[in-house]
Amino acid sequence: MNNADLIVATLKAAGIGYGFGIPSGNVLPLMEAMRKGGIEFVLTAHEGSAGFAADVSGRLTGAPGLCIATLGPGATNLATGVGSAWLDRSPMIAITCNLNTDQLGRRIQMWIDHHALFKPITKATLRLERGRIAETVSAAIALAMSEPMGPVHLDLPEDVALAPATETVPASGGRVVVEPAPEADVARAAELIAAAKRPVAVIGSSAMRVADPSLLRKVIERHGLPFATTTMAKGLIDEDHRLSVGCIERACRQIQRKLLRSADLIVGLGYDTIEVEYEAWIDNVPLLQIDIEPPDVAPSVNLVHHVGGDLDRSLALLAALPAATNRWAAQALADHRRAFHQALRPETKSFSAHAAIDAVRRALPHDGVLTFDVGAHTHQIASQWTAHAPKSFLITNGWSSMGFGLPAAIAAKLAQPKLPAVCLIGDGCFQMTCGEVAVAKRLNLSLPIVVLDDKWLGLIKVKQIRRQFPLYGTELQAEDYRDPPAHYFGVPAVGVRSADALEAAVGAALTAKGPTVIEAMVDSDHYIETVYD
Ligand SMILES: Cc1ncc(C[n+]2csc(CCOP(=O)(O)OP(=O)(O)O)c2C)c(N)n1
Ligand SMILES: [Mg+2]
Repeated sequence: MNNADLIVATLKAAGIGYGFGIPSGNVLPLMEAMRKGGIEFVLTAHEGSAGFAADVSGRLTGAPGLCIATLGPGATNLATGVGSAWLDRSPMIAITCNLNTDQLGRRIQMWIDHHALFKPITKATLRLERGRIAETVSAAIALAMSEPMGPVHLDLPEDVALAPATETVPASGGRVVVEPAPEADVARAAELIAAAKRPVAVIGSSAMRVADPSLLRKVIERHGLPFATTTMAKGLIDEDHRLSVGCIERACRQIQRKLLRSADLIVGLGYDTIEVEYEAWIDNVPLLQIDIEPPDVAPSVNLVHHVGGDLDRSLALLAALPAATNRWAAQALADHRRAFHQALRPETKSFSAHAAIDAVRRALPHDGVLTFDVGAHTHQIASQWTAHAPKSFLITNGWSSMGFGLPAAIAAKLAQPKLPAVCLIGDGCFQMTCGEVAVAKRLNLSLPIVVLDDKWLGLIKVKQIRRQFPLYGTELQAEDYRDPPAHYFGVPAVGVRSADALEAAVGAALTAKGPTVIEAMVDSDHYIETVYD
């Protein structure tokens, strides 16, 4: 057994089943250890995608996601995906395979200081050294899996990988648990909820990592709390719930702000300000925050109380308290939902982006997984989509990087092969990551890849219009739309120009043997009305 074998055995013992990346000569010893040791190496088209796929694996599998790159440009490419796990708090192990130890720091092809590169976007960046492999890899796994979860970088010189192992495979475990919040703090929170006449809960992305998401619903139902969510937290409670008021700070956000500002208490449940800072929308409504750590708020925010500690435990205590009552009427909430959804779908003569999104929702089974990307479509999807289950709505909203959607879908299909999944992305995002289509084909994933082709970097176009800049540098395609070629990299491609055709194409693609690219030729002019209203 060499050190690469020891690393792989340690990662495998932690539950890691595959790793995403792109090799070079320096990576080969680790890849050979993966082949022998039973961790599948998944070749991606770009290391950034390897990072995004590992981020999503970390969210879905209960073990850290694994991504691998060579030195220098491999490492810098990988960094784009590692940053996602950093701001969005997904457990990840990112390994760079380096030159031999005696070459590090010299002026040699591709070499840069990986530790300086990864320091601002990881929980730790560690050297793998002879005789300290087991303890370093174990510490990295424990750190990645401890709250707040996140990425840990490991640098592996080639001579270290090939050297005989002098240690045994360590037992897994050792993660640091979050202490429960003081019971008096939870009791004070309960008093505030009981005293409020118009409380609204806002569930955020920390709540994605609770062990038992049903506790969120129990708290909401126990105290009759209307609830909104951030983009990433959608689906933690079925949005068909009578107390659901939808997503905040996305398309038609002014409608949501009006409701939130009519509250007399905002209850942040696992609300992480990385998605959107409180001061953007809360005005002077009192804030009660319940999370693993204190919120980062501007001085203007009226934070009346904060409960910091293990979130499952705080939620369990709140759910067991006597029921609170408030003055919200079921009809008012239903009316709000109806008005919000109506405003999101302005009438258009042509095939609109919102009609396309509804068509995909109709085609995807209730429990299906949606992965999407970053653009105006993100705003529209976040407000418009109805998410029914935890971890069924996958996006980056802390890092907010284009290029997330397609690798996220690949990771979701690998983690949960039986669950239907759709990837729904903008044309700009598709152009950034279309090589991953070939990866989905190699893995034989039944995956509809729906491209919302509006010929623009739509979000930036909307911002140019709003800020009265001329439209410049944001048009992706000036020519009239032409149907796609028969295939990209051997993956069938179809063009659709209506909601019905899109729904049918997604339905067929969900049962196809491999991926299908579906280009939906949409008119996104309504974004100027719905996005950034
Ligand atoms: C890596 C990266 N580069 C740039 C941006 C800024 N940005 C956000 S959305 C967007 C346009 C996305 O275009 P498209 O995929 O066509 O989606 P649309 O806005 O048209 O829905 C850009 C350039 C970003 N978020 N991430
Ligand atoms: Mg676009």
